[in-house]
Amino acid sequence: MPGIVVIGTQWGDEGKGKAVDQLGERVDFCARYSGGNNAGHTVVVNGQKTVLHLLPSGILNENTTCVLGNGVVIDLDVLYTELDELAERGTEVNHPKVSATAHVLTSYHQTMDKVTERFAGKRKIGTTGRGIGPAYSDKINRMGIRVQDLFDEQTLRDKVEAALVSKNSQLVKMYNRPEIRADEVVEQLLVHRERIRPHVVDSARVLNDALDEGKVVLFEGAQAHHLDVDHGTYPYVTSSNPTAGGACTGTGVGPTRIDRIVGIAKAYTTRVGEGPFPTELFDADGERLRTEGGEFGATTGRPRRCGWFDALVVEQAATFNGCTDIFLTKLDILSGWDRIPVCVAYEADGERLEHFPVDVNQLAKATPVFEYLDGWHEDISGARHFEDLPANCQAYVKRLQELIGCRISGIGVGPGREQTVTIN
Ligand code: 2SA
Ligand code: GDP
Ligand code: MG
Repeated sequence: MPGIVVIGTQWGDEGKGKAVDQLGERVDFCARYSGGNNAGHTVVVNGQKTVLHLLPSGILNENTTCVLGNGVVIDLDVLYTELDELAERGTEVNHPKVSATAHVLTSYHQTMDKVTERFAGKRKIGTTGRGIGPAYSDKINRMGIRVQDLFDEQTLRDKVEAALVSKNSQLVKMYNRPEIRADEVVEQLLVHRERIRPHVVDSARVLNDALDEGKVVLFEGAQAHHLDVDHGTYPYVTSSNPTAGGACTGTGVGPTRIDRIVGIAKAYTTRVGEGPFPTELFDADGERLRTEGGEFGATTGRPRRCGWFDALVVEQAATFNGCTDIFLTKLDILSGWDRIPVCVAYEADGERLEHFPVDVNQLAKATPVFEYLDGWHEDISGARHFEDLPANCQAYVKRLQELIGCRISGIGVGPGREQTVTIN
């Protein structure tokens, strides 16, 4: 199984970090392919919690070489803060290999993200404020700064100046903000130039060579299918392709080299930021899921919106990404309910919808049709085999598998690396 992609099947925070770390023991390379430090991937090893924003979650496995692929937008300050913080607490990790063609996220991207959100009123997206959208806009507009530009100071200066023309005009005229000075931005970027230099590579070549040698390469998705700029609940999405196809464009590895696509699905649903969410709970049940599940943003600390498992959400993700299997997470959080609702269809305008709708207006009107499954009260955090789970819990997993239409190959029963039920 040399090429494995891990993606989120809902709206993020399904537990991708844990799944990647757990698979990581058998992984030679771990590559991020989309997004930037908007991600918050949590890994818990021997009770010690690490939240990774930019570094791939394989970083804590000493035998895994990590890569930041061309599809990632890199905030250099964050990269070095993360690396230095790990070193300070005594966790020795290797510097990841960095794609020469990855884009660099600058302070002006953060500024633009924050001001546009502030002035957007009710049209705001609820971004993480990390500058992700503006960095990808510059990339698509062909005015982005790439990692390799750090080593050609004149080109870097020219590009920063060009990128600032329209931004400064907007900042001053529309947002009543001071101009950003190009020389300050260049100075900030050059701080890290010598440190990153030995790690900058043609990462597409590195990963293809690794696959040729039979190495196992894991492509770590950030965010999720329903936050994808093409397939997600647009415009309430992130500005990249976290879907499985993004693993190819975001690293330069062809689709024929991918053998397995693991969709991570939480046993209930959460979302952070604005946008539609049909099974969202606004009552004490939602509050209970948030409290018991610790549902707060791993990057921003924002409370996550919580709701019941929505089979239409995960079925679409499993189908559109060609998932080979599903890893179901946080099942332990559902212990203690007498009955658990699961959304099996929507109703909109008197019509029953069997699939997640493509029409945003229909989605906005959709109300969930629930099926009620019997709950369980036992603590399942010690389970390691499917047979260890209570009968109602097994039935919940089997029903979800049927509704998703994809095999569930593993179950998370706690945040720790070892708190996993593997199903053969
Ligand atoms: P952005 O910042 O431009 O990518 O925001 C656009 C939308 O994408 C959502 N988004 C996320 N959703 C869930 N988790 C994310 N990572 C953090 C976490 C989020 C946090 O692990 O908890 O800490 O708040 C993430 N990153 C982006 C975002 O909420 C917008 O809806
Ligand atoms: P990611 O963005 O998909 O990596 O997910 P986050 O790290 O943002 O959020 C998932 C949270 O759930 C983290 O705090 C994890 O430590 C935790 N977690 C992951 N899997 C499980 C699980 O199976 N059970 C429990 N209780 N917690 C889990
Ligand atoms: Mg997260």
